[in-house]
Amino acid sequence: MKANYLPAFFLMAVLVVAISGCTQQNASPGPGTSAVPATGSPSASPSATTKEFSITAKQFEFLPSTITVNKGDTVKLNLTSADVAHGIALPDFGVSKEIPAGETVSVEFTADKSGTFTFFCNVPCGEGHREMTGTLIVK
Ligand SMILES: [Cu+2]
Repeated sequence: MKANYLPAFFLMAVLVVAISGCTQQNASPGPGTSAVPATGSPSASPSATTKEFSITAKQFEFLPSTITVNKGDTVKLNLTSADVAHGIALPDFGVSKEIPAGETVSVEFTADKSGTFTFFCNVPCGEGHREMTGTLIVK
């Protein structure tokens, strides 16, 4: 009798530990719902996207010469020189980059203010250099 009693008690003790262990495991993922953080991110920047433009720089114009984006957009410009070395300067957004002859360079900035801004070639490229400008419209 005594020999059977002890193992039975031990078995019950093991069962209780196992059951309470399971209960704890099931209880902890319950309160920590993963649905709450997901709703937070979209409201931060509702319409902000990356707008990418391919622009050809040649004597003495940018094509296209007018680009339109929305305020808050990340703007990426891929500029290709079709002839000699040019440049792109957009002082209002801290952009200044040389475009070597025949090459493509990229500049990226955030359109964090609305208005109409002028960008221009900042590498002397010939007689019409000063007229080589373009317009950025941020709505
Ligand atoms: Cu120029």
